[in-house]
Amino acid sequence: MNQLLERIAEMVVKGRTDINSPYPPELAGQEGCNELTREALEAGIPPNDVLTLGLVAGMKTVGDRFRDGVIFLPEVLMAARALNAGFEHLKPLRRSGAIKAKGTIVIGTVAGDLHDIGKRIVTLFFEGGGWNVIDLGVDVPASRFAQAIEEHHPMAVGLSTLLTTTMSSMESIARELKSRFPDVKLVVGGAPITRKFAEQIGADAYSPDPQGALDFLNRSLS
Ligand code: B1M
Repeated sequence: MNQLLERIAEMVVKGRTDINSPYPPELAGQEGCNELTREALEAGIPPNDVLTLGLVAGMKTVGDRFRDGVIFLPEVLMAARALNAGFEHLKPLRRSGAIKAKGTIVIGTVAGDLHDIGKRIVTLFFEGGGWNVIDLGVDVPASRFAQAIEEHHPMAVGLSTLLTTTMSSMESIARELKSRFPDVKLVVGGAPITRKFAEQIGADAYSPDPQGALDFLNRSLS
């Protein structure tokens, strides 16, 4: 693989945003995702390769390590910042159609629940994995998910909840969406959710972590 792309992936894993960043201290003064992504594009490397073999490959490693308990939330957040610094160079290309997203996913925290942090991390993983994400925010009722499905035609909808009291809300949203949009995949997660519960409410997939949810989306493509 191109050395520049390998370095981009490495800088995502290390959470290195740009040359002026103090993090991580051992790389002070070295280029980060910002400069390396720009250089890769200027060198004529196809934007899709920069995205998938550089930025996304790095975030995949981060996701696997997070899932396996090798790294923790602060490292994931630093990696996400680095990833975003690279993304900034790709956004105009995505808008112009030079980079194609794998597909669209709608995501939200279910009605009655205001917890946002975990869902935002899942969103970062999806975006980092090359998906176009419509994030509906928190306290989202079934009607709002349905409206977004009709508007954006996503391949999947992601539901998140952190409260045991809003598991029933997740259930009624899941049942309504599955009856109205049987072809749209439903992936659910959040601290109180279990695989058994996900099966009971008719979800297509459950993951306790963002990487598992992303893996499901990617598998669903093939
Ligand atoms: Co609240 N809260 N909270 N809270 N809060 C919890 C969840 C709680 C466990 C604390 C406790 O009692 N020990 C408890 C729930 C108990 C229960 O139901 N069993 C609780 C409670 C009770 C409440 C209130 C009811 C408190 C009150 O008002 N009496 C209230 C509810 C408000 C409401 O939602 N209607 C409330 C409010 C809040 C704050 C607003 C103050 C704040 C949220 C701020 C925000 O999100 N903007 C808050 C917080 C921060 C927490 C804790 C401390 C941290 C949650 C968090 O962000 N975790 C939490 C206790 C704890 O977890 N230690 C707690 C970090 C985050 C990265 O993890 O969200 O689990 P998590 O997401 C993970 C995975 O779950 C997974 O991936 C994420 C990344 O790894 N995941 C998915 C999540 N969604 C996924 C979707 C997927 C796949 C994976 O596919 C689609």
